[in-house]
Amino acid sequence: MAHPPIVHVVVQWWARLRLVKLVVAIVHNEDAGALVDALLAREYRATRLHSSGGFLKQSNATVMVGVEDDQVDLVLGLVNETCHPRTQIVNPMPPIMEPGEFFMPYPLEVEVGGATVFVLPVERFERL
Ligand code: 2BA
Repeated sequence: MAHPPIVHVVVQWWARLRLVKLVVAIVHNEDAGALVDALLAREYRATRLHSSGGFLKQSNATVMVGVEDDQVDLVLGLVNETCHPRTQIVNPMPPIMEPGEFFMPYPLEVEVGGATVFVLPVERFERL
C-alpha cells in the first residue's frame, strides 16, 4: 500500500495539534438570539441549548462555540457586546414554619448576567 506524501502527514498532524477551545456562555434568553446571529455573521459555528438557572429556576440559554485558541477573545468580545446585565426580582420561598409563626416575604433584587462564561480546553475535535 502506498504511503501518503510526507506533506500530507505533516498537515494532518498539525491539524490535530491546533489548540481548540470550547466557549460555554450562559446568557439571558433575550440576548441569545443576538449572540448567535453575531457569531454566525462572523462564520463561527455555535450551538444554542435551552437551560435554566439553579438559583432563579428561570429559563436561560447556553451557547457553545468551538474555536481555535486565538479566536477566544474575539468570541468573548461578541458575548460582551450582545449580552447585557439585568436586574430580576425574586420572591423568596417561605420557610417551613411552626403554628403561630409569621413570614413576610420581601422581594429580592438579583443582578443576572451579562453572561457567565467558561472556556474549556478540547482534547479532540472531529467533524465526521
Ligand atoms: P441562576 O442560578 O438562576 O442565577 C441567577 C442569578 O442569581 C446569578 O446571576 C446571581 O446574581 C444570583 N445568584 C445565583 N446563585 C446565588 C446564590 N447562591 N446566592 C445569591 N445569589 C445568587 P449570574 O451570576 O449572572 O448567573 C446567571 C446564570 O449563569 C445562573 O442562573 C446559572 O444558570 C449560570 N451560572 C452562574 N454561575 C455558574 C457556575 N459557577 N456554574 C454553572 N452555572 C453558573
